[in-house]
Amino acid sequence: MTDAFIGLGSNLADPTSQLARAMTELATLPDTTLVAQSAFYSSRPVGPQDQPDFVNGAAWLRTSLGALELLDHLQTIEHRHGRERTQHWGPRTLDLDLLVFGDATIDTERLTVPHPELPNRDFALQPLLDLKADLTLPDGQTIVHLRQQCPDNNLRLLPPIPREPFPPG
Ligand code: A4P
Ligand code: MG
Repeated sequence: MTDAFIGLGSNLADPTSQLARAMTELATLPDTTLVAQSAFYSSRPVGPQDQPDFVNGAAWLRTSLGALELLDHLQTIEHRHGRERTQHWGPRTLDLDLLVFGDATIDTERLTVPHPELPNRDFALQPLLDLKADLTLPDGQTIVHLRQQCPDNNLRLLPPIPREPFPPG
């Protein structure tokens, strides 16, 4: 079994409920359990500034899926949320990034793990800290240290939201 950490982000079509639904969908992936979900945060967009603020969070999964199988599932969930790939770092209904996959270091065309932008993103690092304060990357860097070094994206904690039933509605 592998401990995998997923970053969730949305800035379109009711972002908070996009993330809440996605958490429920992650919890029902095959051969996978949702160990914990972080609080949600709002954050200023990284990349193009002419887009709404994001809502971000993270999920801790324990899975026997391989990294690419998990990525396939993440992309299926993104599609289900009406995700369209238009502008790089542009607005999106749901973005699911594989931030950390156990102690794996992966650098292929489809998948780079740990996520290369992680050290620059407080909206990914802070939810990881919420989930596992002693998390370290395969190269030995601690998430605590990365969070201290990270640029500020005006991260604001959002009020807790209840888990939604699955299927929604
Ligand atoms: N891919 C490679 N590695 C990974 C990984 N570790 N996890 C590939 C997920 N996907 C990975 O992703 C393009 C391709 O990356 C995928 O097909 C997959 O094979 P994408 O999400 O479709 O494309 P993108 O958004 O144009 O690029 P990218 O680099 O994935 O963007 P990010 O890093 O996802 O960033 N600002 C705030 N405040 N909050 C945010 O959540 N998110 C982004 C998007 C920009 N600004 C943001 C936020
Ligand atoms: Mg992405």
